[in-house]
Amino acid sequence: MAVYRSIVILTGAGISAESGLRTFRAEDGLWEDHPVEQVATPEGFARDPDLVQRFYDERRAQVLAAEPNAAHQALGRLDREFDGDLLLVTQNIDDLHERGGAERVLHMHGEALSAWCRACDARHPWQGSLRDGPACPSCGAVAMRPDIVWFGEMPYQMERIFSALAGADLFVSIGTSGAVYPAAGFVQQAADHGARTLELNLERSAGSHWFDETRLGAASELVPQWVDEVLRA
Ligand code: BJW
Repeated sequence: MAVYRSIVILTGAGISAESGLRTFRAEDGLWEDHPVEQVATPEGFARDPDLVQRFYDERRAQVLAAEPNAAHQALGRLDREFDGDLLLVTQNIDDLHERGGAERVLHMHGEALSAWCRACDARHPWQGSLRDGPACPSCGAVAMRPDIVWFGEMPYQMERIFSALAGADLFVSIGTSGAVYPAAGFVQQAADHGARTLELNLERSAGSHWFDETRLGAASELVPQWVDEVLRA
């Protein structure tokens, strides 16, 4: 087992599936009940804000009720015990990585437990409903939306992510379908800079052919095994 100095991890909905949070593109996934263009685009929000606020109010409540699983906890352990550079980039809007003990976490698609005021640009921790039009605690305007990156919007902290990918010697993708850019392109960017690339997923993804190695199985089994390997090396 090689010794790594700089690891970038990308996680997707699959890592939270065993915590009871639905993925997007499975047959019983979120997009089955809620067409993506209705609930995950700025145009959908402009057309029917009540529908979108209700969708994210429900998601927020589900996040609060969920618990981190063995995969989140293993990554928390890695964050504590790995003394090289580490960046855990998640596409997930839940806070299960943080509750699993990880600190070096970047939420590139936003956070369910945060609200964003479109009037003054302030962001606020948020656990309740946004559907009834609460006033912004900073400016008082009634202009709060979920702090979520929808299709057509720029994901958060891309410069920091690209810089970490350029310096990584290992890139690991966990539980993501590789269907959404720019995250789907990270494997190629990391490989172009010389990183080894590893995918951990329940089944092969759209991007599996880009990885040096793919391991198939449930995140709650594969992730703790892989973390043991890294920390033993
Ligand atoms: C398990 C498991 C278990 C299950 N264990 N595994 C044409 C070409 C290229 C790009 C584009 C294009 N046309 C448009 C675009 C851009 C667009 C895009 O990618 N569209 C595609 C549909 C083609 N992207 C954007 O608009 C993004 N912005 C952008 O590109 O800005 C411009 C830019 C330019 C230059 C640089 C940077 C940016 C924004 C994307 C925003 C995505 N937002 C969403 C919703 C908001 C968050 C939320 O509500 O939660 O984010 S969409 C949705 O998909 C969500 C997810 O984060 C994201 C990825 O899904 P994920 O996590 O992969 O879930 P699934 O369900 O797809 O897969 C689950 C996986 O888990 C599966 O593989 C299972 O096998 C696995 N699994 N159980 C292990 N137990």
